[in-house]
Amino acid sequence: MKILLVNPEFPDTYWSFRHALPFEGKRCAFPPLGLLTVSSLLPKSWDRRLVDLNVERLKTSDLDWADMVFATAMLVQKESLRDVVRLAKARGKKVVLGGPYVTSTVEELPDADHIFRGEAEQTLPQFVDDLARGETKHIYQAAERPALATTPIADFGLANLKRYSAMSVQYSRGCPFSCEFCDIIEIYGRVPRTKSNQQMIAEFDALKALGWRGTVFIVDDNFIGNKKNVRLLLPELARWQKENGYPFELLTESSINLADDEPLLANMRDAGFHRVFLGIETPVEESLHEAQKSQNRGNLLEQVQTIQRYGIEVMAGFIVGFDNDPEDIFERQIDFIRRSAIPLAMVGLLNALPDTQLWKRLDREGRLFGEASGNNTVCTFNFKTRMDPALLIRGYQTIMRTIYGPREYYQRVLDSLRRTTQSHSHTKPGYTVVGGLTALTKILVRLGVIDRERKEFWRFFVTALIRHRAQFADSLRLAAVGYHFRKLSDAYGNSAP
Ligand code: B12
Ligand code: SF4
Repeated sequence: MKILLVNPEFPDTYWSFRHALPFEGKRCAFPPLGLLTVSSLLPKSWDRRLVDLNVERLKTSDLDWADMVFATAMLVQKESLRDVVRLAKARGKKVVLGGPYVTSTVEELPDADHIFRGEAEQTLPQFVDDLARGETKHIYQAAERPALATTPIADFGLANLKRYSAMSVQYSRGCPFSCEFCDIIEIYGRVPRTKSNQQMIAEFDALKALGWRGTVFIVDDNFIGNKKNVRLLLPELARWQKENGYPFELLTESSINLADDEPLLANMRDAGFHRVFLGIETPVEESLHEAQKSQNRGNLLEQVQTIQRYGIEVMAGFIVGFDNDPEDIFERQIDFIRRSAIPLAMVGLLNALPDTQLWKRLDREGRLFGEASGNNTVCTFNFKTRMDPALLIRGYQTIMRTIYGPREYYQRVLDSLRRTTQSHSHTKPGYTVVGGLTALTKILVRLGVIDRERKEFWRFFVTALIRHRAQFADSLRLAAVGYHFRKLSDAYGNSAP
């Protein structure tokens, strides 16, 4: 059996990092871990190829080679997914779909032969058996959420690692909290399931054996969802990193109550965590209450600072469009982002994802328009907002233009570098003199010569060089990412509501 695994294309969103990737000679930020895991769940004797449309084209020869086409998708990839299904069907191929979009959408799905809803650890082996008996079903619905002990090591070798700027591994699925807008808890559950320490070490070994050096994203919904297990894992990861010369810089997602556990933060620093993405959402108490985000009720600014003190850069998600947002929400978000020194602030407009508590409430209230695009940074809503939508969109655009204005952004980066000076005890993994010099030259040419904001860049460059020499590589990374955000803010931030 020949299986073609296809990851549809992402639109040009903040998360795509598309305008920053060329500086480091990469095509895409992360590989499609879901498909790499699916590949590992298939019989060893089957042939497989991966085509990630974010790094390469889908060739007719690939489709002709395959017996079946397996595709995944998030909501935001649905248009590209439809194209993939159409092309595969036109070549007479059987199409199998799975992933979060397929699992949670309320829209009609593309015309596929087999649909996998939920996690595939149990349903995929069942499908393989059914296929052998000639008795396959159209829909495979996971009866329960599988223990992650059954998740094999992802087939990392299937991806062309050189094309990606980071690798992904997963430690846990699910989150114990109950945020109203969140679909994680609907798709992956409220009881976080974790892998064993041995599984994690084996995945790290596998990536290292493939030659990977650099950033590894632990793609958990909430890395500290199961704190008891995380406390046991971290010393093992720290030991592995030390024994292997710190080949990986770790990045993950967490709830902000991470700041309440300083021993855990110290363990994360020792294990090589350099960045963490937090769901801060809003500094407005009433909106947090509405979103059922009880874990965010402490002093958010102090909590961010606590995490930064451990040498961990804080990235965070922010949302505008809650029913309780006051009129000055936009200034308050800007002020918070400025004072928290969070360079990468992902600000989005509230949208209701299918099956969430928010979706159900808005439906009850008769305010729902239909399924969202999945890209919360384009200026659309899928429900009737309390605030005038034109006002909301204008305010949102003001936030984006302000926080990614070069002076404001570079200042946040410098503030963040100052707060995260506690050094990690190793040099940057994956760094080569040639790679470093090439990236530096591209950045200097693009941001220091061609870009109209070059004066601000040089001011930043010189300050970073003088005051933050030890973190100079990070300064350049952040300058490149800031350019990506500014490009998108220019595009979205000026489009008409
Ligand atoms: C890592 C991650 C990212 C990464 C990279 C994603 C990538 N390259 O694949 C980045 C940071 C780029 C990202 C971005 C976004 N993401 Co994201 N992301 C995740 C995260 C945290 C982990 C994904 C992952 O690797 N999981 C591990 C694998 C093993 O799990 P899995 O994909 O579910 O696969 C299993 C099953 O679903 C199934 N399966 C999957 N595919 C297939 C295919 C077939 C054929 C079969 C049979 C089975 C199958 O088998 C697997 C094993 O059980 C998930 C949350 C989550 N827990 O999954 C959110 C998640 C997928 N992201 C989400 C969203 C909304 C986004 C953004 C739109 C956010 C934004 N507002 O901008 C952007 C859009 C992307 C873009 N570039 O523009 C949503 C999707 C919601 C939806 N219903 O579609 C999720 C669920 C989280 C959330 N609620 O916010 N994301
Ligand atoms: S903390 Fe994050 S993952 Fe957990 S329920 Fe809230 S939004 Fe979802």
